[in-house]
Amino acid sequence: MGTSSQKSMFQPISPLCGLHIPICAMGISVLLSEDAWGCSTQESTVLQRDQPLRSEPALPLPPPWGLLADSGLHSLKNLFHTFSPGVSTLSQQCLAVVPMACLSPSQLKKFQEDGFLLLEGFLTAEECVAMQERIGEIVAEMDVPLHCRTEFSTQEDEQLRTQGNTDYFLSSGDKVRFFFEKGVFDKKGNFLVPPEKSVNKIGHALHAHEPVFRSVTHSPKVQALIRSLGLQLPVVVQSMYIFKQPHFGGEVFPHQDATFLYTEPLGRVLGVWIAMEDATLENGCLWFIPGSHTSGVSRRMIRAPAGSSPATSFLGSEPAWDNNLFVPLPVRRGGLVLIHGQVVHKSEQNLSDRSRQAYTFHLMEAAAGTVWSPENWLQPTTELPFPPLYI
Ligand SMILES: O=C(O)CCC(=O)C(=O)O
Repeated sequence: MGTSSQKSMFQPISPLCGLHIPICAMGISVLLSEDAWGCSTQESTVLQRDQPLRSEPALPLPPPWGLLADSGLHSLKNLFHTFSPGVSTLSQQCLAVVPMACLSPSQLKKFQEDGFLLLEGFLTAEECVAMQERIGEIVAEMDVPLHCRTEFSTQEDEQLRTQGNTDYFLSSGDKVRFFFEKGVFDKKGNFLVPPEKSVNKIGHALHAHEPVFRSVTHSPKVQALIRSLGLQLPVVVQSMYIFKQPHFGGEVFPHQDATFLYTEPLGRVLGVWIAMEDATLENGCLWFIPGSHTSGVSRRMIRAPAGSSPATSFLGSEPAWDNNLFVPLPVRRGGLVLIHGQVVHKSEQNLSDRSRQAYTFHLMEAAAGTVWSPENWLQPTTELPFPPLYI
């Protein structure tokens, strides 16, 4: 990798991001680099069918070495001065206001090693209740046209048939839309269960359209947390409210988020997942393969040009992961989980009588020449460019 100019470090993200760049043939090399938060990452280029040929290759972001070599608040302040001088004053203010939101050196190390990290008690019960109440109102007002009653599944063929191919899903990136559990409609699209028990998730722009969700997403404590990971210019690419309904809340099959949210280079996507209710073994908590974020991406969901059929396809395939490699991560209400974009994770069906609601959003580190793949299903729009987190 070569050097990049200061200008290219802060490229604005636009719907055309990357499209002007010449395209070259499939890459075959494997590079070792460090991603936005200093995790060693094997950048497998096997899946990079249309790998952009950048005249100014991006440097990986500096890892937060200061944080590892030192400890406590002092090193966090140094980190901000070193890598984000323009925001250091604000960062210090955040530290003063929400010191518990910042990662300790041992937490950062654990995240770098495992590819995920649990922070218990990140939100208060009151904050969770406010979000749940607003979701209750949104669902009560839900009015989904018959032809848009899309059932949601993450199994590959189901995804392509029932989700990826529908305009309702593909154009949901800048909207608040509803996706449903399997088997909740009759053949005509009428609800077979109470509508409020039928929703699998709401996506993908609660962070933009709903004030309660916008203020949590951009809250000083979330900003301080993300700054303490060393991210310079994170933008919010999507958000979801996941219901995991009692008795039949669907399984989420093993996947890497970078399959759906692909960047060049890799290692620039971070999931933030917050438990609105206790997530347990019984009601379908998250499971992870620790350390699985260091081996590239197994498959990519590719969006076809407008008007093509099928509208999406997969490049590569998800390995048959050994179930014994997964470890469960029960989380109490208000707990926050950081999810590296390449760590393999899943959740099982909820057969219990308690729901397991969660709010999750994904960030991309847009600094240092990151390119959001123009082949991702999700694209920023004129109405909703990816908003910077630090506003
Ligand atoms: O909440 C869940 O059950 C799964 C969430 C997930 O895997 C994701 O958002 O990538």
